[in-house]
Amino acid sequence: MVLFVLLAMNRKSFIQLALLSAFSPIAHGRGQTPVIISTWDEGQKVNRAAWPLLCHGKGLDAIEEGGRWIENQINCCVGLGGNPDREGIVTLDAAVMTGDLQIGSVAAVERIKHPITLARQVMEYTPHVLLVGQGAQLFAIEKGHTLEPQELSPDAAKQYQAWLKEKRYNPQINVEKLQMPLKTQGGHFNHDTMAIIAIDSNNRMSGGVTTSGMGFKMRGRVGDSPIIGAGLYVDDQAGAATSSGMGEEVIRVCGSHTVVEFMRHGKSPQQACKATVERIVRAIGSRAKDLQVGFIAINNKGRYGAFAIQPGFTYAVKTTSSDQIFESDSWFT
Ligand code: SD4
Repeated sequence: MVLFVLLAMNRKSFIQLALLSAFSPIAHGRGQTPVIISTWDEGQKVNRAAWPLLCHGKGLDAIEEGGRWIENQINCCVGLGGNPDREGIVTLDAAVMTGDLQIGSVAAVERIKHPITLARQVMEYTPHVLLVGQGAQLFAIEKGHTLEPQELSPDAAKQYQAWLKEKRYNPQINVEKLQMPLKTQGGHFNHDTMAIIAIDSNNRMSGGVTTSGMGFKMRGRVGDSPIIGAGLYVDDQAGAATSSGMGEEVIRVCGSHTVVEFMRHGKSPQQACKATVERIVRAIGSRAKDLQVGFIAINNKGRYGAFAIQPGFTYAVKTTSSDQIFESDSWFT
């Protein structure tokens, strides 16, 4: 049958098909392992930090390593260097999940440098799956984390002062903020979340998210990132997905779980991300034009894809043969 189709194609259309599969975003996820995919331009450095462990079949260690790398960047908006809530306090959320449905997460944690490690410790050392606020901080201290000083990074302090001046005591992620250029300019990348999914060299999937959440949020607000099924979902039987953007809208449709279920029922990662974005857009109507949500996904064959509401959502992919940043397709153009 394949031979018949090939014979029926003329030479020109065969070359066109070959070029298309080499360069189209869907063909990027051609199904090799290991593969790691992370949100935003900075995801490329995260992928590189995670890569050696991924190649040694240590998927969860690799995810944690990538998360810790970005949490260590004090001038970055993920981790303690991120934007504070509207009271001026940085609160962090993180989650991890493995393809055999092991889960752990923390939310609204203060003064802890590596929430991704703490999320893993919730998974491995407690009978629970989510610890929040002061309880999460107490558990962190019990596990040997240091209580960091409660101070804003120079960049976050500047942004907070500017926000206070505007006196918009109104937490919002606006499109402008999340419409990132394809390439980082001047070393700045002003998103709040690093979301990572991978398949290791043993073909096992895992994922992690670490974030300071929406900047200038209400005190106590928690977004999608630490909510398993919303900001992260991983199942070896189907695939893995994670998100960045307006967490409230991701939670509304159990976003990452929805992406994984679409893959389980036959959609490609790209189609699954798009169908989930469509579900959000249909639910919130005209509000969609003012906000950003982006999903990335990998299926258990190693194919990957992404889709966002607005243009400008970038993601980084590393495989044995490539190490690249892509801009995802989007609902609005
Ligand atoms: C949140 N999803 O807290 C996060 C924010 C984010 O890039 O992804 N910003 O809602």
